[in-house]
Amino acid sequence: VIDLVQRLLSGDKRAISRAISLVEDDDASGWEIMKGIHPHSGRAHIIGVTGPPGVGKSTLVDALAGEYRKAGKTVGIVAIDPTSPFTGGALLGDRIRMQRASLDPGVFVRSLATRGKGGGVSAATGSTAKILDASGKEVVIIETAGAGQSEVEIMRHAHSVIVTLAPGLGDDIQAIKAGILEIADVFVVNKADLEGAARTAKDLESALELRSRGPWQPPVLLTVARDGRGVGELREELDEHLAYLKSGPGWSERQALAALAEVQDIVARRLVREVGGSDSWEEAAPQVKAVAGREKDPYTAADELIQQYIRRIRSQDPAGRE
Ligand SMILES: Nc1nc2c(ncn2[C@@H]2O[C@H](COP(=O)(O)OP(=O)(O)OP(=O)(O)O)[C@@H](O)[C@H]2O)c(=O)[nH]1
Ligand SMILES: [Mg+2]
Repeated sequence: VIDLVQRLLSGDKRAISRAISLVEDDDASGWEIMKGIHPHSGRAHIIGVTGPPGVGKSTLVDALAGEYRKAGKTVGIVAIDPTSPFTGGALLGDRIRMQRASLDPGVFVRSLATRGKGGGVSAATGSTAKILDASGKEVVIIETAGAGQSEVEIMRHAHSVIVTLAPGLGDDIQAIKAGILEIADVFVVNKADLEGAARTAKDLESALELRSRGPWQPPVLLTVARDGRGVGELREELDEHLAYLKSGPGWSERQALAALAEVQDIVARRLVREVGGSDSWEEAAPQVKAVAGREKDPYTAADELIQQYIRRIRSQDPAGRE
């Protein structure tokens, strides 16, 4: 593992891939890797890209990576594949859409599966972004689709969040307003070659005017990701946002939030695993079975499992902690 960490830190692509897989498995060797890289992380500009399905996020990420490459920066990309059977084709699509990026040795692209991972997606994404950061990538871009709670959580790992929209979304704009407006640092209305893009941008701007003005006003940009129009300006805005964060308390605030998210994720995952036991019904604790049988309520069952866990820890640590 130490050797793997060394190779990863020097930017070795195979070591990076291997490390990400080990960390995705969420076991002891993955944890050792994360411990080893921590002191070397915290340097990259981490950018989150989110928005409704199909608005052109992957195409935009590819074009944006190209802009950073032009500026001489190395780039890491983390794309979260949707699990929905309806959008299952996106995986192959992303390979094609991010083709330019994935052929460039200065770019590392990794897709993460969301299937079956539940709350672990946010943690796995954060860890992958951190590995790319430690490997020396100067910019790390995270792409995720949707506007739900899990996207908001994933975006906690980013310094700058781009919310991407496209014309003709209809009611989706309302959902976006309700959910993800707060976390956007930059808005992009992509597919500006299609009718209605200016209208969408205007709607967005008037929605933004109703908000209290903070020191950073999220700009609304128009792009045509497919041919790269407006993407250079997007990169400039992102540089400006980074400069804004670094010139005030923003940067350390984001680092603090990231540390909180990271530690809370680890605590939650470990406790669920240690206290709640397995996800499989066959291996479930008797308390869990009693809940299903209506012999016990879930709060009492959870309390009992926590008590049991504490007793187990105490017996392993005879010196006691009090
Ligand atoms: N007209 C037009 N089409 C675009 C533009 N950018 C992307 N597209 C097309 O929109 C479709 C979806 O693009 P993606 O980049 O896969 O969109 P996405 O938001 O990543 O999609 P999901 O990851 O599935 O949510 C593709 O057919 C793209 O070619 C654009 O600027 N204009
Ligand atoms: Mg995509």
